[in-house]
This record gives sequence, C-alpha cells and structure tokens, in this order.
Amino acid sequence: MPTVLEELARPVIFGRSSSHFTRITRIFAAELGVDYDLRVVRDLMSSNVEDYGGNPALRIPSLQTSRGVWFGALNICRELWRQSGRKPRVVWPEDLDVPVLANAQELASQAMATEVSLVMAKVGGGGDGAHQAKMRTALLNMMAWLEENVGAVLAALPPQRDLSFLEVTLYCLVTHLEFREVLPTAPYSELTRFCQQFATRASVGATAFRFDP
Ligand SMILES: N[C@@H](CCC(=O)N[C@@H](CS)C(=O)NCC(=O)O)C(=O)O
Repeated sequence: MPTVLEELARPVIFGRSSSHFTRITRIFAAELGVDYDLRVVRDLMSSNVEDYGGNPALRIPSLQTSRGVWFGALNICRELWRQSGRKPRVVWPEDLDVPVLANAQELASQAMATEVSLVMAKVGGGGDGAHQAKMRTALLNMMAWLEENVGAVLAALPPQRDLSFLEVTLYCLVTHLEFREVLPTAPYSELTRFCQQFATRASVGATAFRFDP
C-alpha cells in the first residue's frame, strides 16, 4: 500500500487509454516498473492548455513530475527510464545508426502523426479534401515500406536489448490503425506477425487500447 507521500510523488500521465502516443509511455512505464496515475484528457478539442498538463501544443501525452512537466512520448519515456530502478537496456532513436533502422523510426513516428491528423479531421468534421487524400496515400506508402522492411529492422536491432523505442512505436501504430478503423492491418502479414510476437509482453497486455468511460 503506497504512503500518502509516495502517492503525491507519483508521476501523472495526462493522456487517454485510446491514444497510441499515450500507450507508448504506458508500455514503457510498465516495462520500467514505474507507477503513475493516468489523468484522462476527455476532450481533445479543448483549447485549454491546462487540460493537457500545460503542453502549449494542446497534445497528449504529458508527464507531470516533481521536477516539472515533460511534453511528448519520447521525452516522457526518457524521464520514466531515469526514474526507474530497473535500468533495462533500451535502444533509443539516436542509437539507430543504419538507414533501415533510422528510417523505420521516422516512418513509424510520421505514420502515427498522419493517423492523428486523419482521425482528428474526422472528429472535427473536416471534409474529404485533397490534402486528406494525400495523407491517406502517404499513410499507405509508409505502411507498405514498414511491411517490406520490418524483417530487416528486427534483424538489425541489437540482440541484447530489453526494449526499443522503435518496436514500441511500431506496435502502437499498427494496432491503433485497426482499433480506430483507419486501416485494416491483416493484409500486412509481416507487421501482424511482429505485433503478435510483441503482444506476449505483460506491458502490452496491461495497456490495451480502450475508450475511457
Ligand atoms: N509529438 C507528440 C504528438 C502527440 C499527439 O499527436 N497526440 C495526439 C493523441 S494520440 C493528440 O494529442 N491529438 C490532439 C490533436 O491533434 O489536436 C508526441 O510525440 O507525443
């Protein structure tokens, strides 16, 4: 049972259980054994910075800690790692020093951002304009590239790693596309195989996508 002081010191993630960028941070927290509270951001159309933990970009996730607030998934994962007593071997984006790995991180992160734009356009009542069509084409292109290269990516990652930011990103991207019905992902057989294998982690089982009540 945590003491009152421990509860006060516990970091707070501003996010949503249905958000793929939030899930990256929650998988990291689970892998790193860092306890946190989830502050659900209910209205992603809000223009109130405070609703997003103070992030002026009006985006989730943010992480509130005793040292200050961290904006964005990568910053948050790094801070969770610093707070963790476990210190597993994590492969970070700056460690990806061959094209296939660096490009996979770029495209997985960009595909997530493109998906956010497509989903938000739908939520916000945006029309089916030419730019929407371009974003969808770009998303399909990126998925095709990732499908073709995921085998080489997994082979090139350092075998002695405990976790990589790239694999967590990729897992959250592919499963979220299906969850939000942006794209059916079954035709991407290599990515599906990767996701099935990655889903055996307890951290994945503990952070399933769902719409917060
Ligand atoms: N650069 C941010 C992007 C976060 C992001 O786009 N989050 C989405 C939810 S998954 C969001 O807040 N969308 C609100 C909006 O687009 O207005 C990160 O890496 O965490």
